[in-house]
Amino acid sequence: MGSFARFATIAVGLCVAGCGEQGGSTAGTASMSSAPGVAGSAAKPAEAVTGTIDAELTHAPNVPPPVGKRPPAKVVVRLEVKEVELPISDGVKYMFWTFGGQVPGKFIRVRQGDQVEFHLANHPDNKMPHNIDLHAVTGPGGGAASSNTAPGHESQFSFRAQNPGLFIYHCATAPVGMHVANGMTGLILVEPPGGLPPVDREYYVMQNDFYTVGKYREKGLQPFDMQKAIDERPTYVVFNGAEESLIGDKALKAKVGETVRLFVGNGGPNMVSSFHVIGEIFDRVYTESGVHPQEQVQTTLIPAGGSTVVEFKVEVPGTYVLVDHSILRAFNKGALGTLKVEGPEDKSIYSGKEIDSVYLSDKAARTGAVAEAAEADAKGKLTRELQIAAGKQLFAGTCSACHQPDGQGIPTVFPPLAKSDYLMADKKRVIDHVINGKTGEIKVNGNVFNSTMAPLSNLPDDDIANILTFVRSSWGNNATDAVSKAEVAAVRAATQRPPGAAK
Ligand code: HEC
Ligand SMILES: [Cu+2]
Repeated sequence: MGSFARFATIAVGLCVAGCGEQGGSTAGTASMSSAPGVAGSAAKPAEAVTGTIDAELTHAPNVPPPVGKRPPAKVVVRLEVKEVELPISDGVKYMFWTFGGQVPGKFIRVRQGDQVEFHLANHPDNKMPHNIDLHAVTGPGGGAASSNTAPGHESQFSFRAQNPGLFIYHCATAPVGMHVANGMTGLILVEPPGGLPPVDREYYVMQNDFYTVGKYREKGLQPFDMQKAIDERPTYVVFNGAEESLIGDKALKAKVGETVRLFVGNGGPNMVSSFHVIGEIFDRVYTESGVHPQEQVQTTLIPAGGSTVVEFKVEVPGTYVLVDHSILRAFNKGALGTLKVEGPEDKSIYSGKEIDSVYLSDKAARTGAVAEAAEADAKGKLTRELQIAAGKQLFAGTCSACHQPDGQGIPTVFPPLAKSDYLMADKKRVIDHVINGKTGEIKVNGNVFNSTMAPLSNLPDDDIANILTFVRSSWGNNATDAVSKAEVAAVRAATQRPPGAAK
C-alpha cells in the first residue's frame, strides 16, 4: 500500500537483518534452505553460543518478544502435552490434544545459531503417548524419534536452529493423522541474526481442520471421526482452535498507520489454505516463509504443514476479516477471524461503512447465549427464554440479510417476519420453509410475494428451533410456546431429499 521506494528500503533492511552479521551475499541469492555460502545458511561454522536462556513461550494469538541483537545462546524450551476438553464452537466441545494446553501449540521464538535444549513433558493425566517433530530441526524425524513420551514422562533432545524461517511443529505419534487432527500443531520461529525488521504488531494465527462425528455446530462433546479425516471432509476449519477464537473481545487489534505482521501456520492435517484478509492487500508475503518477500498480494496459499508471514499497513479503521478464501470454509466451517483497527478515518481511501452481519454472520451479535442454551438443553433445563436469547444471536446473519435485523423485510422483495400472519398460522409449515426453502406465491399480511427462499438445511435442529422460537415471539408476533428441536427433527425426517442429492 505504500510507495515502491518503501519496499526497496524494507528489502534492504531485511538483508541487513538477515545477512549482515554473517557477512553473506545479497538477499538476491538467499533462500530458506541452506545453499552453500549464502547468508543465513548452515554452511558457515557455527557462531559461538553464549549463555543460557529459558525460552518464553506464548499462547496464540500472542508471540514472544523478538530476539533482537543478541548472540546465539543455549535456549531451554519446556513444552507440556495436555489432553483437554475445550469449546470448538458455541456449545460444541472437543477433546483436543495440545502442546501447552491450547490449540495451536505454544509459539516458540529462537535465533538462528541457537542451541535448543528441548524438554517435552506428557502430562500424567493424559491417555496417549506423544512426541514432537519440528520442521526447524535438521535431522531424521525432526526430533520425533528422540521425543516419544509416555504419560507422566518427559523426554529431552537438543538441536541447532540452523535455518531461519517460520516452521510448523507437530506430533508424529501413530496414528499420526489422528494426533495432528486433534490439534497437535504449533509454530517455531527462527529469526535471522539481528532479528526480523521491527513492526508495530505481531500475531500468531494457525489454521487447522477438524473432523467430528456430529455435523457442523451439532452441540455437546463431539468425538473425532477418523473416516471423515481419511476422506478429507472436515466438519470445522478454524483459526486458533475454535470458531470464535478471533471474534469480539478476542479480535486482533491495531491502530491506523501501524504495520501488522501475521505469522500464519497451516497445521492441516489435510486442507490447503487460501489465506486472505478481507479489506486489505498484503504489502509483503514471505511465501511459504521463504526469505524473499512477494509484494502486493491479495490471497496466499499455505500448504498443510507449512506457513507464511504476511505484513500490511492498516490505513483506515474498521473490522478486517481473516478467512480461508475457500469461502464455504469461512462461512460454514468457521475459518473466520477479525482484526479491529482503531483510529481516524480517511474518506479518500474508503468512504463506506463498517462491515455488518453479512461478513460476520451470527458472530456479529455473539453473546454466549447459544452455548448457554445448549448446556441447559443437555441438562434437560432448556427454557423458552434461553431459546429466544440463542435464536436472537443466530438470527443475525443467518436470516437478517434478507428479512432485515428488525424483521420488517423489504417491500415486494423479502416478506416481513414482524407481525406476520403467514408465519404465525402454521408452525410446521415454517419449520419446513427453513429446512427446505420456499418458492412461489405467498401472501403475508395481505401482500403478495413471489420469490425464492433457499433451503437452510445445513443448520442443526436446535439452531432452527431457537431461531423460530425467537422469531415467533418477537416484533409483535405473540407466540407463547416454543419450537422444539424434536419438532424440527420430525419435519427433517419427513423431508424427501431430491434424487442424487448428498445426504
Ligand atoms: C436469501 C434471503 C433469505 C434468507 C437468508 C432467509 N429468507 Fe425467509 N424468505 C425469503 C423469501 C424471498 C421469502 C418468500 C418466499 C416466496 O416468495 O415464496 C421468505 C419467506 C419466509 C417466511 C414466510 C413468509 C413470512 O414472512 O412469514 C418465513 C417465516 C421465513 N422466510 C423465515 C426465515 C428464517 C427464520 C430465516 C433464517 C433461518 C430466513 N427466512 C432466511 C428470503 C430469505
Ligand atoms: Cu500426539
